[in-house]
Amino acid sequence: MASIVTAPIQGQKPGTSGLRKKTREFMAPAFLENFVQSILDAIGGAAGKTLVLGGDGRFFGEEAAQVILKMAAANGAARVIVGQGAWLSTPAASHLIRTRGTDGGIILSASHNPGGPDGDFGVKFNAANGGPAPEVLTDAIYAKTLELTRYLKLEAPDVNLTAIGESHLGEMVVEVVDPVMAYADMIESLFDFKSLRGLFHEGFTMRMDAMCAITGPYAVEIFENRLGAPKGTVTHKTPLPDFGGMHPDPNPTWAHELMAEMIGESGPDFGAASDGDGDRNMIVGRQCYVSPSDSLAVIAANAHLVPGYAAGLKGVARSMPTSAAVDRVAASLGIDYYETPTGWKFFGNLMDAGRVNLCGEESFGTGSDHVREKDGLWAILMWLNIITVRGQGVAEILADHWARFGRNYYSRHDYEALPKDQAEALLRDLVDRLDGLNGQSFQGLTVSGADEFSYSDPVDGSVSAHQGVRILFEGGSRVVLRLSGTGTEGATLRVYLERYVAGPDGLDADPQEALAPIIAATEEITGLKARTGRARPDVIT
Ligand code: VG1
Ligand code: CO
Repeated sequence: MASIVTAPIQGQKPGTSGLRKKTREFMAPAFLENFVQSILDAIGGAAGKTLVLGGDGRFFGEEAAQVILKMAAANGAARVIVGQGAWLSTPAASHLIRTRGTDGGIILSASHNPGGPDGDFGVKFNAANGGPAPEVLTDAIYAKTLELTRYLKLEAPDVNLTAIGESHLGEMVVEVVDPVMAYADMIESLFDFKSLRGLFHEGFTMRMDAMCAITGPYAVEIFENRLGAPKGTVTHKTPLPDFGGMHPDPNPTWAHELMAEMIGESGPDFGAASDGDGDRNMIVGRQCYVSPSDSLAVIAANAHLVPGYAAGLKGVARSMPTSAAVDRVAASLGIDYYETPTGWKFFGNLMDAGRVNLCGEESFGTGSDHVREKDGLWAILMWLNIITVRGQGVAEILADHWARFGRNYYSRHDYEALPKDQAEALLRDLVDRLDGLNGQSFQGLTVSGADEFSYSDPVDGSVSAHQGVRILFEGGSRVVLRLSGTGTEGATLRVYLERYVAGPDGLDADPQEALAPIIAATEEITGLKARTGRARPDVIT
């Protein structure tokens, strides 16, 4: 029987990718319940609906899944398809939502944020297309959190989520599925697994760091079981509630164990890592780091070599702060390219409309229309398949790419846990001065344009304003500044730096050195270091 409980008003606003909070906030009485009820109300109720449920294995995930199952039952849902042990990677959840024709799904993850009782937790709703809720829906969820007066939850014992099969919770069917197999089968249909098996058979070596997060079981099944890579190719392969103390963010700073191995001359041929929920990827060759923006461009230029994309790409999209490297590839292929705000939800409409089938973000996110999320393992397999067909290593492929298209030097500098007021004031003051910057010179660089990015969705016409400040310099360099929408402590200021160099000279500089003039000009324009008292960024990627 459904119990009706009065709940305090919450007013929680989902950010770039769902609602993220400290785990303890989510564990506070009725907090999770209120947010989940707001989701269910915002989608027009759960009555008769089928939903997918799962998460990245982090602390509190299974308890949260039990709460959500009881709430779905009390709200009249017909069926919930849940990954065994409440596990589902984000791309696997997206795949299940689509292939099972469901009404959407709830993903329990704070992605790349650390987990555990003192870490972060998150709840994200994905719509029936398998993609993150669009802004109209996240706005509706927020509105519901403001007016909520009750939530519905069945009083029942916990469901057994360890055994695959169906059971009932009240009237609702709970279907526990293997979290890996359907996803692995779909992936196998896109790539040339026969040639990839040959690659590993010939002794190609790879290290895949799953960072004690959800990708482990998927990577073991795909690389070790199906492709015959030696046991041990996948490291940190068991998802742990606190990610073994790791920060499951696949970048050179946090995946430092992998970087240390790849730096040596006798390291593996290929290295990769993924994040907490399995949607991000980092690609590394031996002594060769691939920036995510370059990775997207290389994948675009070579996608036709992969069976699933043999017909060529329809179009590509990148988030605004991502480098323009992929634009150059799209222009040479004669296909459309789009620039969207940060966050995967903005790619959904373009993919659903068939305008693009490759998307990417500078934040280690790459994916295609095989699902409606970014997909870490997919990106890693794209690289492996391209390496197999071209018979070249990562470094050669990158060097070839730059020689052909020129190089977009790129780096992101993150200033974390700034006082919120300070960070907001800094950006506000900058926005007020944007008009006056045009034509002025800073450190020898002349500003050729400055604005706040506003996106008008070409499919549904919806407008998303205030999506970051862009300052363009003559010669094709630029800096972008925006505040993170996924942090849980104070404000995180992201500074995205880019400089284009045409070949063949000047293609092998260190990115921080190549970007030094833009870094200096940014400091002169914003007074960032002086205003925040920070001598250097917390994370450089
Ligand atoms: C960050 C990234 C953004 C990404 C988002 C979700 O957002 O910059 O590109 O889409 O995380 O990624 P923000 O607002 O903190 O910059 V994940 O792996 O949560 O799904
Ligand atoms: Co993620």
